[in-house]
Amino acid sequence: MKVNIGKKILLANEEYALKNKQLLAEKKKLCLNMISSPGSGKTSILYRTICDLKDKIKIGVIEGDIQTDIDAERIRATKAPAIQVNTDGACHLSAAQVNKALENLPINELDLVFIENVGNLVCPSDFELGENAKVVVLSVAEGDDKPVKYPSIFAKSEVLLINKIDFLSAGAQVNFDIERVKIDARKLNKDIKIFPISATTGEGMTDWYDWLIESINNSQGN
Ligand SMILES: Nc1nc2c(ncn2[C@@H]2O[C@H](COP(=O)(O)OP(=O)(O)OP(=O)(O)O)[C@@H](O)[C@H]2O)c(=O)[nH]1
Ligand SMILES: [Mg+2]
Ligand SMILES: [Zn+2]
Repeated sequence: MKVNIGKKILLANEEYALKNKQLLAEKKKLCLNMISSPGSGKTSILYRTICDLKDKIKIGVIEGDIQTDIDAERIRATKAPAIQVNTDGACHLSAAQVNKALENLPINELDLVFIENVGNLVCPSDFELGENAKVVVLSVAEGDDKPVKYPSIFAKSEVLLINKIDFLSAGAQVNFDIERVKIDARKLNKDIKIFPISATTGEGMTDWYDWLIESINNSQGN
């Protein structure tokens, strides 16, 4: 008899994803699952977003990493609550891990929960965590062919953040054509919102913040 273990794992994950979704809906909290390859700038974007919006919204973070709590410590430096989940080698977060982390966040005090997934553009797109939306980050030094090469995550994300655009303004030779990325991402997902940003200089972040605040208002039914 052939047992499809991959399918079983995904089905078990779906159960927890549904629990998380119900909890978040009941509490009217927005939850975003942030996905990118290692080093695209997920933690840097979160750090800057938390600091810039601290007078407007309360943000909590679930940090997924294979090991270490480096990223959670970086977030805690902003005074925002952060729960580190170590996956012990696994290349994505599971909905069960997020379920446990949600229990340890002061969820009633928050407007928004970010999940920083393990740095990986591939399988995190298959594991629903119960989030309201996925946000994919692509930085300009990774190549403008990534939507074509890793289509699943671009097809499933509501937002694409093109990070490190300060490299382009500074004239770095990275051969990154933002227009090509926009066209290829929209071929996979015609409604995807695309914000070119720099977590370092803050360029472009206002449009991202406007989208976040509008999405929080929608999830709170305002
Ligand atoms: N120039 C520039 N550097 C950036 C920007 N955003 C992040 N970085 C740098 O890129 C490196 C990686 O950033 P992180 O925020 O740790 O990236 P990450 O996606 O969280 O990495 P992992 O959690 O390891 O997957 C750091 O050295 C950051 O300072 C940016 O907008 N511009
Ligand atoms: Mg990180
Ligand atoms: Zn994985």
